[in-house]
This record gives sequence, C-alpha cells and structure tokens, in this order.
Amino acid sequence: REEDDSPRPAFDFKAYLAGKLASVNEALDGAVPLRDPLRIHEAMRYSLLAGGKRVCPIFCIAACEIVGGAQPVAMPAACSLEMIHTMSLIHDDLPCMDNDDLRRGKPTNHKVYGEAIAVLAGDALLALAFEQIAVKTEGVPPARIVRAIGELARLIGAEGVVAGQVADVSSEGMSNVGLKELEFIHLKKTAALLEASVVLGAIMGGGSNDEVEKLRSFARSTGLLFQVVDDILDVTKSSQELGKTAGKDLVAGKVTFPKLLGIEKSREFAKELNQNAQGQLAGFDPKKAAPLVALADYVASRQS
Ligand code: GRG
Repeated sequence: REEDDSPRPAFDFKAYLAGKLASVNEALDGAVPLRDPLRIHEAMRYSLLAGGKRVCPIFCIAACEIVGGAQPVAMPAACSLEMIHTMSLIHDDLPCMDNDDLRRGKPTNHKVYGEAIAVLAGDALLALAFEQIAVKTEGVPPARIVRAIGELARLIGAEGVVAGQVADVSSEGMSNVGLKELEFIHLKKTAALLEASVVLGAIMGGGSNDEVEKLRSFARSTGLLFQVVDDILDVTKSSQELGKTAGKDLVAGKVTFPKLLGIEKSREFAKELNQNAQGQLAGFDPKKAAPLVALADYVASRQS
C-alpha cells in the first residue's frame, strides 16, 4: 500500500486474531457439551474442536463490529458458521465424496467413528447451527434474526454451497470446464460460506441494507480470492518440490485458475479481487474497518 498515504490507525492484527480465536474456541466448546447420546456428541466435538483457523467466525464478528455492533451479538451466528463449515468438511471427506483419511492433521471423522456416525454428526451440527442462531442470539430484534436465518439457509443450500459442491463433483474429470464454470464452483462452494459469515455479522450488528450489500460484495471477492491464492500456492509449492510428488489436485487433473489463466493472469486476477474487496470497505470508519482490511490482505498474501 505504498501509494496510499492516508493516515492509517495502528492496528495489531496478530493480537486481534489471537483474541478472537480464543473467544470463538471457548464459545464453540460451550455450545456442544458432552451429553447423552455420548457417541454423537463426541463425534461432533471431535471435528468441531480440531483446531481450524476459525476464518468464518472471525469474519462474522469483524463484520458485526464494522457496522458498530458488539461481539456478543454475533457470537452465536459466528459459532453456527463454524459448525456448518465443519459439517461440510466431515461430509466432503466421506468415501462417497473426496474420500480423505486426514483433516486438520487428524484422522477424518468417518475413520474414527465410522461412516454412519460421521454423516449423522454432520447432520446434527447443521441442525445445531440453526438452533444456535435462533435460540442463543441476545439483544437483536427477532426480525433481524429471521432475516439472518433466511440468508444462511439460502447461501448454504441447493443454490449455494450445495450447488457449488454438485458442480464440482460433476465437473470431475471433465476437460471442458471454462472460467465461468470454475468461478461458479468457487463462488458457491467456497465464497458462499464467507458471504454468509459476513452478511450475518453485518445483519446482527445492525448494518443498513447498503452496508450489508457492500460487505456481501467484499465477502464474495475475498472468498474467490482465497481460492485463487490457494490454486497459485498449489502450483508454486509443487514446482518447488520438483521431483517429489506433485500436489494432489494436479495429479487428479482438477481444473484450477492457473490451469485456465496461467500463473501471471491468475496473480492479476487475485490482485483485482483484493482491490474490489478493499474498495467495498472504503466508506466505513477506518478504525472499525481495520480488521476486515487486514483479513482480506491476509487472505491475499498468505504463503501457505
Ligand atoms: C453446507 C448444507 C451443506 C452441505 C455441504 C460437502 C459439501 C456440502 C460441501 C463441501 C464444501 C467444501 C469442503 C468446501 C471447501 C471449503 C474450504 C475452503 C475448506 C478449507 O478451509 P480451511 O483451510 O480449513 O479454512 P480450517 O481447517 O482452517 O477450518
């Protein structure tokens, strides 16, 4: 940001992340106590508390704060987003989907608890997510809570995350996937949950319609950016490890942004997405916007 000489308030991003991570982890732990029936609650906790980056909850809380809301009003929604993220990972890892043995450095849910319990743990997390928002949100008018629930259901359902996953599964092994299709897959599969996180945070925090829509656009760009950067890292990592086995996605012949655009154009696309994301934040109080600005920059510049 050399070209930008507007005064920027000092912001300790590391301390911000550490603080949010600790509050989110504590809230998640409390949201799924070990109770009867024991096995299913164990399976839910096993994946939910396995140490993810908590990207969705942190974006959700930061979006609440940028519109002037306080963290507690967004916390149940923030937890619900992590529950849904976790259920999507549990189901994505199943033999009928990606068939993965490891997740977050540990054996996948179905490897530990068996397929039936893994499916059910995902289902129960999805139900609990909606219960959290409906029952645990405090200090927010009911109309806002209902609006949030509607947004969430739409963004993860058959027009949202599920649509992205369906397109992804059916595009596997296809050689004619174009840029439009790839963007569709990732806007739905990856960006929709981030969109839900940010939109729910903004709604709970009392954002105006205009603020909610700006933050929606911010989240869509940032979500797509996450995937473009991921694809670029996959290429640069595997070329660094030349001679060793290439990244799994390359072997599987999965379509990626670098495959369709080349590395240079992919980097330009990433830059454009980050600029659009940052542009959406321009009208907000810079002090309140600092966390979302830093989060998008972090997504853009992460090295692993
Ligand atoms: C949501 C109703 C509903 C169904 C799910 C299986 C499925 C349908 C969707 C799959 C979605 C999926 C696995 C998307 C990939 C998301 C993604 C970017 C995962 C990586 O997340 P990280 O790196 O993981 O943030 P951590 O472990 O840090 O949380």
